[in-house]
Amino acid sequence: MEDKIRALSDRALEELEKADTAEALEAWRLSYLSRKGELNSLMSGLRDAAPEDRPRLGQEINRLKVSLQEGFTARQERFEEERRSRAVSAEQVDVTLPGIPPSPGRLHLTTLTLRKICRIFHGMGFEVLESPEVESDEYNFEMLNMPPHHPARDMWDTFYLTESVLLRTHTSPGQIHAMLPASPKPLRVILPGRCYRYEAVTARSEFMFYQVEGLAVGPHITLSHLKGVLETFARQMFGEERTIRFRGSYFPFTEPSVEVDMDCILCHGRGCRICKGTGWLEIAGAGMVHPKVLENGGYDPKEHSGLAFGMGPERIAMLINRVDDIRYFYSNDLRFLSQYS
Ligand code: FA5
Repeated sequence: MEDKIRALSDRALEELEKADTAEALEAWRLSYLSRKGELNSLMSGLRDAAPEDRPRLGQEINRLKVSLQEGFTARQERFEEERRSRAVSAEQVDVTLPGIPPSPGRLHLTTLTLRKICRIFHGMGFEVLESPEVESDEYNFEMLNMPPHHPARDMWDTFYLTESVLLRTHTSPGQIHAMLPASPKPLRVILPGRCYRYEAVTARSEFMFYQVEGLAVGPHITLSHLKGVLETFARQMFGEERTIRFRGSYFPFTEPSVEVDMDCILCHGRGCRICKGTGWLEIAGAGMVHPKVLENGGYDPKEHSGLAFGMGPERIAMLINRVDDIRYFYSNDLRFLSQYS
């Protein structure tokens, strides 16, 4: 019996040392330590030993059991450690594994549209300027021919910060900012930027949106120049076959004032869902700079005249990309934003 115990101990420890996969370790455990394993058979064999030897042999078998269990636990730990270090060293040397691509982001649809608009006007000799988003009542309204209590102020629902400071409702105050330092020299500028209006958000209107203001002042600027500039813009932005029309309108800072319509890009003027059956799409407000505004900008209206326009880049991007709700622009949903680059 003692020989059997020793032989089992030697064989079990030797095999344990050789077990170098998770499956081999489990097979070893089943064959020696499980209920039907060899240690238990050895224990059952005690019945055949002489009664006086049984306690001693039983103790020996128990010692063997403890040593095999400890050996198994130690081998299992070593195996785990080897496996981890094999994985780490594989990681260190496997330069062929794909990297984690950085996410560099992309330009917003509004930025892409603004850049295209600026490029087109730049091609016509317009300089790009910026003017403040936080404006004074004086620049946003008064200098644009809207004194306090002028009813035309109601056309722009306004976020007032104090009684005389507000978030600009349009980019038109930029006309004054551009004219004052330049007067009385001829001037050709566009002014892109953000505007704010205290109005209900709908599929067509945001409370925060962009505009691009255009202004040209010189000795002989006429309504034909305005039409030529805007038609050239429409053709470069929407396609060579485009045509535009002027519709009489009212802005306190232009005289005459017009709404600028372009023939529908989808139905080419026949009438469809996009143009609501009219055949025309509104793309800007415009007009000849009001003499009062020229004066406020430091120009003599007898010697200078000017053209001005203001357009919404989101509405332009909506037309080109068939986006039917302006709220997609600033709700930060990547499913929408990542479609444009
Ligand atoms: C103006 O703001 C005038 N300052 C435009 C102008 C400039 C006229 C120079 C004459 C000379 P209007 O409120 O129509 O006009 O706005 C101009 C454009 O801004 C609109 O055609 C539209 O494209 C865009 N816009 C106006 N309100 C919103 C809004 N809530 N959300 C998105 N776009 C808007």
